[in-house]
Amino acid sequence: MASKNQFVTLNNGVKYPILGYGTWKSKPGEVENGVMAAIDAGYRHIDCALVYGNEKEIGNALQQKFAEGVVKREDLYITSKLWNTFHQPDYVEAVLKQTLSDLQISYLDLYLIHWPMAFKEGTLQGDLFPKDEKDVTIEGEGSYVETWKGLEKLVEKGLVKSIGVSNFNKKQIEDILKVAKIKPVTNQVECHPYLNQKKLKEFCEQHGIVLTAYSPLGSPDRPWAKPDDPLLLEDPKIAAIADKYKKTPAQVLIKYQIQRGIIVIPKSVTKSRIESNFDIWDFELAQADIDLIDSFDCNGRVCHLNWNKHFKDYPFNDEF
Ligand code: NAP
Ligand code: SBI
Repeated sequence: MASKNQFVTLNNGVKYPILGYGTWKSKPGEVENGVMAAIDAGYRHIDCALVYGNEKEIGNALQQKFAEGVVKREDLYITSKLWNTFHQPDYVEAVLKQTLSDLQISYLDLYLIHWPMAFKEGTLQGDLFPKDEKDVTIEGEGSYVETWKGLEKLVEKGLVKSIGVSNFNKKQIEDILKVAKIKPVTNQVECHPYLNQKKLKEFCEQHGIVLTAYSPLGSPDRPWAKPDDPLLLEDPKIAAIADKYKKTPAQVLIKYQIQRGIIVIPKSVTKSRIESNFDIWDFELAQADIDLIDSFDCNGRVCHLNWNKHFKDYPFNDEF
């Protein structure tokens, strides 16, 4: 069924919907209705990951929408991510197959290395956050360059259409590009007005890699949020711009990314928000307002995973 959307052409020629639906923190029991409401509202791109613990329920929601005839598999663009305990190249295919089985589909449109750093190797039944006796996550021995070669094999086998990375810094992307037979199509990173990723965006664009903006609304439901943390969705400067366009702050934050050519994946399990977050096609932010929003940048990273700062491949110790 047709849907309003805008598409980004990836470096392999695939056209991907610029606005997708995020699913981190969407609990089993609520994610099913969320995904179905998203498809009904017109989303065709769904951002998943094994570590979110909800891929089975997302699979059930997809089956329902296929059975209703609302969409066919080929209308959808489904992304998932390889978790940090599965970086050994030999394990990649089995982990991908678990995701495919949970999602009840035969291929992924896009598969990402979730983080550059490896955790202690695990099994599908094992702990996704292996910790030592002091409750510190245990580092793995993997190299993301070798992991990348594992992802390339998935494309060759037709199990995934496109591959990319997530949370990679400039140097880590350069390392991949040195060995890549297949270039990453995207780098999915935290991106919003408090962390607009100007330098990483320019670097990625020079290499034909499009950014995907995660936590575009500031991830107010992140588990480690503190009561005094700034709330992007309640920033009076964003509210003033939203009032000017008679739109909501969330709509402005989403449109900001789209007008920068960045793929954006807001999460909501609330039907009215799922719908309003997709209702962004009827207005354009003036360049002066985009420049103003750019000026709010303040290194305001919220998804820092800084308890892994000591890992050799922790991405956020470098400049960008
Ligand atoms: P987000 O999309 O920035 O924010 C989600 C929060 O905003 C939820 O609490 C949601 O509430 C609320 N919200 C949504 N629309 C709203 C609206 N119109 N008005 C007011 N509140 C609204 O946060 P995120 O989940 O961190 O990021 C989005 C997606 O990016 C994730 O779900 C995931 O798919 C992906 N991601 C990837 C990584 C990575 O490492 N690759 C990291 C983080 C996120 P309700 O749900 O209660 O409506
Ligand atoms: C989880 F399932 C658990 C923790 C966690 O922290 C960092 C952010 C992240 C991630 O790695 N990808 C997300 O979408 N959220 C996450 C996910």
